[in-house]
Amino acid sequence: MTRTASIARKTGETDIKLSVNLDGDGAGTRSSGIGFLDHMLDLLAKHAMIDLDIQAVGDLHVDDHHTSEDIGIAFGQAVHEALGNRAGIRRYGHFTLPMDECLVTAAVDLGGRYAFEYHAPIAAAKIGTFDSELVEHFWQSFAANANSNLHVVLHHGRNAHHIAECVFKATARAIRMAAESDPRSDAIPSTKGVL
Ligand SMILES: [Mn+2]
Repeated sequence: MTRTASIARKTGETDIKLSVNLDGDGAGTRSSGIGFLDHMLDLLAKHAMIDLDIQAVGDLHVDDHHTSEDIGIAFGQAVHEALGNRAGIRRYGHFTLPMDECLVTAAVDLGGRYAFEYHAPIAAAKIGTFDSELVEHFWQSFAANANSNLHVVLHHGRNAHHIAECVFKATARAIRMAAESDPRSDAIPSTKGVL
């Protein structure tokens, strides 16, 4: 049984083709037109062990907002679809990840109910040409569209690039744990019997 999904999402602002394989190894190419975001998406694929292909064309003449948000939406939709009825997954995942001077904890529940708590402020408004606030916006868009509950906490850290990287890696590792199959159970991981 393969856990894959392909999303094609076209709006007046962006045109995105995205595919995932939850049981991959980080293969694929990420082409968003935004160098910094591609770097983050490469980390995401690698540390989540998700094959991830993204071809995005967006209104970058406006700014990076719509493209970043819509890739988050499409990635969330793809993960949601690839998880199917969510039987046999661990459901919960968490990771505390150090990255140089930064320490971030990410905790995720892929149980089908949306919540988002994000406490990882970046003091600098920009990371190169990338708006720092889009890191949070990407993950909120993911969480909402994956029907997941995601908490991200920055314990400490200063460098804006490091904080963003630490958030992406920690969240990727948490998603990996939550999406992986539980060797002890094929059941849907809820006392309700449905997710
Ligand atoms: Mn927005």
